[in-house]
Formats: sequence, structure tokens, C-alpha cells
Amino acid sequence: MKANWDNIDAQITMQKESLANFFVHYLKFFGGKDRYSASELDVYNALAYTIRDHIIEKWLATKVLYNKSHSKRIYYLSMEYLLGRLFSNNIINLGADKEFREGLKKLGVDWEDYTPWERESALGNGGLGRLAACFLDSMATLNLPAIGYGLRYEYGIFRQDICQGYQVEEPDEWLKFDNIWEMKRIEHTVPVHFGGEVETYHIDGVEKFNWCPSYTVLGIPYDMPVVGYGNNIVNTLRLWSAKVSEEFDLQDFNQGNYIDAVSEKVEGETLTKVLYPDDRTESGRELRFRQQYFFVCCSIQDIMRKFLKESSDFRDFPKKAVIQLNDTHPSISIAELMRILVDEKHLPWDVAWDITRKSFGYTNHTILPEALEKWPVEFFQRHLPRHLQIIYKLNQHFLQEVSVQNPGDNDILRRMSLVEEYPQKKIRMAHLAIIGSTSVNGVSEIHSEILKEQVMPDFYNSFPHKFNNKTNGITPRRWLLQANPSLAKLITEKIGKEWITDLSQLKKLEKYADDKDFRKRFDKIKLENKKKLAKLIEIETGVVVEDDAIFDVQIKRIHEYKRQLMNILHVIHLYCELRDHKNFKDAPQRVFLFAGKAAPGYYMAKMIIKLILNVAKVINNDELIKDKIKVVFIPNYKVSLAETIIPATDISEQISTAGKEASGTGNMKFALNGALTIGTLDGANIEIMNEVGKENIFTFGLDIDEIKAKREGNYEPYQLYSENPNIKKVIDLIQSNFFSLHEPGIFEPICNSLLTQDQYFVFADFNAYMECHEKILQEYKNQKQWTKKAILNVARMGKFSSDRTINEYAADIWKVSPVKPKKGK
Ligand code: GPK
Repeated sequence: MKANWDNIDAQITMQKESLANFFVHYLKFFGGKDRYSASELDVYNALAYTIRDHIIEKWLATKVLYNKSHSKRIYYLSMEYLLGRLFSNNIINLGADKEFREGLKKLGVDWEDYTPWERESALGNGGLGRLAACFLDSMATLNLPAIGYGLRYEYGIFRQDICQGYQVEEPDEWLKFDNIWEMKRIEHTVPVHFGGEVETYHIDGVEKFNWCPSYTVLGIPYDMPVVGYGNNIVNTLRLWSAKVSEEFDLQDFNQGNYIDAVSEKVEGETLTKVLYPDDRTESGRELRFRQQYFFVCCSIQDIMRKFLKESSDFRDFPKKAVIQLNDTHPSISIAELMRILVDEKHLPWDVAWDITRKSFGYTNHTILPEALEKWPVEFFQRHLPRHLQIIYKLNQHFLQEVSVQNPGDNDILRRMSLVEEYPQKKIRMAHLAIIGSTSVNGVSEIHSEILKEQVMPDFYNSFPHKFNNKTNGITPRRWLLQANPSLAKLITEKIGKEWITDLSQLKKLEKYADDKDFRKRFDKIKLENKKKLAKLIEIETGVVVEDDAIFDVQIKRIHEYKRQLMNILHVIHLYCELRDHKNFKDAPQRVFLFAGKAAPGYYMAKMIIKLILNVAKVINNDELIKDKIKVVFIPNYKVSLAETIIPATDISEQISTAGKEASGTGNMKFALNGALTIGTLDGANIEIMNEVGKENIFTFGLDIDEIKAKREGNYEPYQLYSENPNIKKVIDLIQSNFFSLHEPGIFEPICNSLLTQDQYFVFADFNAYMECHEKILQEYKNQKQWTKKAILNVARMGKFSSDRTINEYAADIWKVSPVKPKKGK
């Protein structure tokens, strides 16, 4: 019998009358529960399934829309996505908030009560992964035909527990319960080959290569919907999960090789077991290398499959597809696409290279040398022998061109080669990414300049046209509309809701900085948000903080270059001041809040956490200072925590050593929520300053050139220590074991590193930082002025919407326009 597709195609609509029925249906017939047996998790599940139905309608329609448009597709390749919770975000983006609330009223169910039951998806480390998540939101909201590709790690970033002041890593079992937001697409499973050898053969005198791999893993896609805001678009995030192929198993099994078969299986399936938690230090692990290839191979096959539905002429490929590489992590794609075009599709090398180069864009996110990926040649030999040949050949051709341009200059060949010879033979993935892309971009103006002038000057000279900047942004949907609903409501009341998709509209708020009533309401919202945060702090840490204290916040990965250490040393300094001058009646109460994870193998970062916690313990329990300062470290920093902390913050700490933070995106989230920034002239801080005005931000410290000069001169931190009584007092106090009575000497490595090297110029910037904080304190006393500045910060953050960023990528790099439904349909 033929299905009646007209009936199947009939769409359900978001009507509040029917929502309760959907909900009851899921609770009963999916969950098998009734009012007596339903747990809160059951209710959450039923709510989420209800919303999912409505998403799926739009998802299917979006696919039809895109297919009919025959538009070029954007493929965003990222090894990390820090999505956070999706339930509220989906409801808000669908515009279903009101219907959902009202539709479920008669059942007495308020959806917002159940949001904590969602396990959050944390398949990333930090800024890079969160940026990818903001980009997905913007691409969907801007009607861009984009697909995100990633890995479906069984374990995301570890859960951080604190045990006696030390970070302890626990597995994040985010898939323990159903993941309602994913759909397994078994029909698009792809094989991924590894190992083996390369055979040579000839056709018509032309040398050909055939890779005979030694084992195969399967990539199974799981699709997650990415709901655009208010535009009926639902894009797709496709995450790959590794599984060993059954046939392979069986073969071995039948030969009586049970143990080998099972261990192969385990081996293969470990590929997507866990996210590597090292942020910016290359662990050089073979499994990570294989993980990267697995990711790339699955994604490129999928992209090819989609392309072949549109055309069989590979010369059209760059017109139909553009692949953006989120850092070098997926850069083996360049060799993989070459392999497919040359070995499998039999295109001439030069034609294949032309297609490849036109199809990729590469985004760089850091200039820290330890983060630039280089893979040992032996990994390639073992796992990707054909890719190694391709890379060698690319290198040979490339160096030939370089030597024509720079006759007799052997040094430049050595510097630009894709292959590093000493001390170990390695492939430089950033070099591969640059030569294989049409566009190379940094993530803030200053970072893009540093890339051109200091990190990749040779490449910039050879291909100046490739280099460009795309200053990062954040999605206003999650980071204002969802995280700070009261402020969002106030803004909408005054200027209408266009700001949600056109953040530059916030400019219209400027005039309210002088409106007393507006300021009052603005302050009240901040206070309410602080109350909520104070509750959370007490629950999570047991520390009681005053609602109306100044909330001074540094939340981000723990890294020496981000200088959480400078922050806590300054807190110790303030503490000493309070103890020395007992007359501090007028001093305001201050809460110094920290949160962030350290890479499990990063000893110094872990010791910085320990120092913060030990200092917190002493200060929070010292009655002499009368609660004037509280220090809080909230464990297990994640997206949902940020959503509570940021709207409650007064002072945003963005204090990296100048030149080290590529952009930062937390800085944008805070300013958008009315916190004032204390920051160095680094990354996007500089652009934030230019937007909000110098008088509305607190900048301090050495700039990039001054840092460079110090690094090149002879910087002597010990001298600063002995000459600066403030620094001396703080370091001496730590060294006297004041904060480590029962663990004497544990902070010696920290003190030693500061006194002998101070790689990140904490001492050099200390005074300026201290003075800047004093200025802040003075200004805070004038509440009216402070609120004005906070409002102006909000009003002037338009530039930092990820919609602006994505529009720039689409126009300058991708050359893709929005796909909109034809009017009248
Ligand atoms: C940069 F290189 C990396 C990395 O491995 N992980 C990561 O989160 C960050 N980043 C930068 O440190 C930030 O300055 C930047 O805003 C963010 O990427 C997004 O571009």
C-alpha cells in the first residue's frame, strides 16, 4: 500500500491547546509513567520530547528549503562544541516560551522548573568550543545553509571535584540518560580506514597510488538540531561516533581469534570515548591523532556525498562547498580531500590542488607556541601512510615555489617547510592549513596583526591576500535573552525586540543612562541576579556572601597567561591592608569569585587552584577583617554556571599578559550584561575599549610592545620583588606558610617560578593592577556614575554579536548568502 504523504506532511503547529496532550502522551506512552510514578526527570523528558516534535517539523522543512535552493553549503569542522543546556535555548529560539507556559498551565507544570534535569553537553574545553556553539546559533539565525561537524565523545570535559583544595577529575557521563536532542542516522554510516601500505601502479604510463589499509572503523552520525531564533530554521550539528565494523569482528571471531577481535573492537571504539582535556598544550598522543583523522574522514565523506547529489564535476566543488577549519585540529582534511580527488576520483594533481585550496578556510585561535600542532611523521607512517606521501609531495611543490621567490635563501625553506626536521621529524599542521586554504583568519584585530607580523611573517609575505581578521562574537540569545531575562525584558520594553537579532540596536539604550528611573530598574535587576548567585555560592561552596557586595569575577580555564595568580596575589594584598589598617569601616564588601578547570597534567594551574582555595579558607574565616573580603572558588565551571554568574557580576577580570589572549569571549558576555571590565590591552579587550569608550572600562598594564621589550631585555622579577614592598609582603606571607600551615612549602614552586622567571609578567604589572583596582573602588562609591557606565557598556556591545562575526565570515570568506523561503509560501 502506498503511504499517503499528504497526510504525513501535514504539520503540527505550536498551539497551546494541544501541548498538554503531547506532554501527557510522552509521559505516559514513552515514559510509562503517570502522576503517581513520574519523577522530575520523567517530566523533563516528556517536556523535551514535546518541544522536539515542534523542532523536527521545522528541521524537515529547512532541509527541503536548502535542497531546493541549491545553495553553496558551509561546513564548519570543529573538534569541540560547548553547547550547554539546550532545552531552554530551544524553547526561546522557537519563540515558544509563552505557548509552552500557558499550554501547560492547566497541568500545573512550569517548564522552567525542570531545566536542571537536562544533562549539559560539554564537548569542549573552553573558548574555542563555546565559540563554535555561538557560531551554530548565529548561522541558523541568519538562515545560512550550514552544517556543523564534530565528534560525539562519550565523555565530555571532565567534572571537576575539589578534594582538600585540589582539583580531582571525574568522568562526565552526559549520555547516561537519554539524549533527547540527538538522532542516530545509521543510514549515513561511513567507513574510516587506518594503517597498512600504499601500492603503486600505472595507468597509461601515469603513476597511481592505492592505499591498502589494515583496519577499518565505522563512523556513525548523530544529528542534533540547531534552532535559529524566530526564523523557522533548524540547522544540523552532526556528531560522529566510532564503532568497529561487525564484519571485521566476525571474520576474526570465526577464525577463532576471539580475544584479538574483541580488543580490536575496544580499540576502535575508544576513538570517540573521551575529549582531550588539554587546552592548548599538544599532548602528542597517538589516539588524539587518530581521533582527528577519524573526524575528518567521516566529515569529508559526508560532504562528498552531499556534493555528488548536486554535481558530478569536481571542478564545481568550491562553488558548492566551503569547509571552515576551527583551528588546525581538523587540518588533515586538506590531505584527505587531495587523496580522494587524486586517488579515488583520478583527477590530475594540479586540478585537485586547485579545488582543495579554494575550498578551505582556516581560523587560528592562539599564538602560544606550545599550542601549534605538529604531528610526528611516524604517526603518519603507522596510521596514514598515503596522507604522508601527499603531504611530502605538497611540500616539495610548495618549497619549489618558495625557492623561486627567494633564490638562495635556504633559511626560509627550513622555516616554511611543512616538515620540521629537528629534533624529531614532524608535520607542522598550521603550515598545511595555510597553504591549503583560501583564507587564514585570526579572532581579534590585534591577534590577526600578531599572526601576520610575528607568528607567520613568511607566509604573510607569500600570501598577503589570504590573511584577514574576524573578531569573535557571542550569541545574544543565550548570553542575554536567556541568561538575563529581566534585563532582556527591560531592554525590550524600552527599545523593542529587534536587538535580539540586530544587537547594534542596543545603541538606543544610551539615552537611558541619564534616566533615573531606568538606572533604578537596572540596579534592581543586578541586585536580584546577585541574590540568585549568592544562593548558588552558598549551596556550592558553603560560603555566605552579602547580596550587595561588589562581585569581582574571573571565570575561565586556569592558565598562567590568564593570570589568575595575579588576581589572587592582589586579593592577598588587600587582605594584608585590611589587617594592617584596622580602621576600615568605610570599606565596601567585596567578593572575589573564581571558577575554571585546569588541564589534568598542568601542574602549575592545579597549584593555582590550590592557592586560591587555601587563601579563601583563611580569609573567609578571619574575623579580624569583618567579612570585608570573601574569596570563592566555585567548582566545575561550565556553561550553565556562567549563565548564572555573568548577569550578577560587577567587575569582569580580563587580565591576560598582553599578546597572549587571542580574543577572549567571556569579556564580551560580561560587558553585555552590564559588568565593567578591568583588563589589559589584549585580544578583544582593545576593541571593547574602542566601542564602550576609554572612560567606561578600566585598562592597565604593559602593552604588547612593552611586554616584548621586557622579554627581549633582561627582566628581573626578583628585583621587583625586593624593591616593591607590596609584592614582597604578599610573597613573603605565602612563603611563611600562612596559607599552608599544615602543608608547609607547597606553594614554593609558584613563588619560585615568579621570583626566578615570571614568564607572564605578574610582578611587572602588579602595581598597575593594584592602582587600577583602587580607582575602581573610588568610582564604585559613586553608584549613579557606575550604573551609567554599566548601561553604556550594554548599549555599546552591538559589535560583539556572533551574528556580526558570522555575517563577515559569510560575506568575505564563504561567499554564501542567506537562504530565505520565497514570499507567500
Ligand atoms: C584557543 F588555541 C586555543 C585553544 O586551543 N582553545 C581555546 O579555547 C581560545 N582558545 C582563545 O584562547 C581565546 O582567546 C579565544 O577567544 C577563543 O579560543 C575563541 O577564539
